[in-house]
Amino acid sequence: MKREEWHKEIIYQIYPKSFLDTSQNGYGDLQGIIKKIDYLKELGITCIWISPVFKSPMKDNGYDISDYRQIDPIFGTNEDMYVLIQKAKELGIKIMLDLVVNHTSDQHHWFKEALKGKDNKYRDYYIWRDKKNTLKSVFLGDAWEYDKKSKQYYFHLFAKEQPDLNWENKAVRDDIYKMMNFWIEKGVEGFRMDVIEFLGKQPDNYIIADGEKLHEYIREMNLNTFGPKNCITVGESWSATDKTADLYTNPKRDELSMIFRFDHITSFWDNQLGKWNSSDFDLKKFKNIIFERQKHSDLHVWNTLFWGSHDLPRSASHYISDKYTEYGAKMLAGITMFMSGTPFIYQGEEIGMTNILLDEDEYQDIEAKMALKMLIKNGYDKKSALKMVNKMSRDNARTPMQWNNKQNAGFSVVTPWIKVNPNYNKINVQEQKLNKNSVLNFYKSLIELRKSEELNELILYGEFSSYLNESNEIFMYERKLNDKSIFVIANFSDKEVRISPKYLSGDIVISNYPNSLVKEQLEPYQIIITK
Ligand code: TEU
Repeated sequence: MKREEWHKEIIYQIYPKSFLDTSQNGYGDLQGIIKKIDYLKELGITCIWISPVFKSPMKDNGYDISDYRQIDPIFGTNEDMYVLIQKAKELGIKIMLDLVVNHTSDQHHWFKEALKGKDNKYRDYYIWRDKKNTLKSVFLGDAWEYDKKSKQYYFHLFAKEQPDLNWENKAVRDDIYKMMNFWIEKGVEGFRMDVIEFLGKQPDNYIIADGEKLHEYIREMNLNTFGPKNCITVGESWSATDKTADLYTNPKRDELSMIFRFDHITSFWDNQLGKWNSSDFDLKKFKNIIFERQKHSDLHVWNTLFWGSHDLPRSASHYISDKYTEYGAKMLAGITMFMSGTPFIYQGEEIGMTNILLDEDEYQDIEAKMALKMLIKNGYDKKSALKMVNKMSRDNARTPMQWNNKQNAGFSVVTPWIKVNPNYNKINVQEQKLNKNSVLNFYKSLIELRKSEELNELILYGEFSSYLNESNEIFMYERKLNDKSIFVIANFSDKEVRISPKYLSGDIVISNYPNSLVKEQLEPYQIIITK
């Protein structure tokens, strides 16, 4: 693997609506990010991915954009964004924007024009057919919406208020590239690319992901926008495999820096009900996927390392038994921080924020609301349906950031747009800053170690070997480079587990338990790093 400066980045994802509200409207905003940038610097991250902050009717929390060049007033102004970019730059932090170009909002100027009729200049910016086929939307229901006026259907993979752009139209592509260059000129240094796998879709042939022209479009985008500017790019691809990961990221192809892969998550989903009916976690299966990716990273694929996002339940709840949230959150962090690839920390993960129990009328997410209806239609009673949604809903990750134990967790002085997790009295930044054994301070130490001169090269490029692959409790690997090596030994279970002392003979670098070495036994969720 050719060594690149950007391999050193550690990226923090902000979900701006829930980060910090300074304008007192109940939504987080850009000034809130500016206010907390020193906190992020102290944590040690080097780049911030900001979920969409552009003008939007917020049907899908900003993933439905009505103007790509304007900041939505709930988040502030364009000026605020320029200040944020500047402030971040002064601290050596890059800003990565969320690029949502598979679809726009139905309130985008292009779509409003397109609705005017078949000969409108923008009609062909979207996908229209006289007849619909049986393709379904990710948010349930048909992927086609009828337009009475023109007697045609338009295509939407997500909500009907998120019409899909027609990437086959060169004018669409050119307009998108102009918009990207607008932000690059403002100082943006990276893009996270929403559902990038869908750009080459051929709906008539039922091909959605990985369509024939996908990689041609990405390369064209690269050459016309971020490529010459050395931006960092990460595409979201739920369908990616080893083979397609290589297509996206092989440097010779001039496409993307890296992609998010999800097979370690989707392989637990049900064929029919998807994530709502996931099977029980199986560590062996999970390790196998993660370890394979690590072993292949010496080809061309630079990995992404993440536990959570705004689309996933909180990792400290999803993977960890409730009794051990804190130890578990630290273990999860420790597991990824010594792997090869780019770590992504989702806001609140660094303090071990957890899932929330919401009632039916407290859900905000369009996906959760639709899932509740769908599950009831599929024969589940309300209580069971709610339980399934509680476990997996995206709102779990979207509750306000817990800054302190004051009103609304210090997120806002007015009622927030979404319920605050009642556990903010216990789990919050202020408390964890003061407690040297907190999850937050553990994250800081891990990041310091990762960046240290002694370990950085070893962690980024060292050879990867896994151990005890058959164990359903132990997660263990080694990294080796020249004469240096490091061992990561974790008990990924809520039981004490016996382990041969031969694995614990090295010097301890860090551990999440005090007096960490009990020679032949690991405590629940104990992680020990030795060298
Ligand atoms: O997510 C893509 C996507 O397919 C998700 O809807 C995913 O299936 C689901 O969240 C699994 O839990 C991206 C964004 O990350 C998401 O927030 C948007 O809603 C979606 O695209 C549409 O833009």
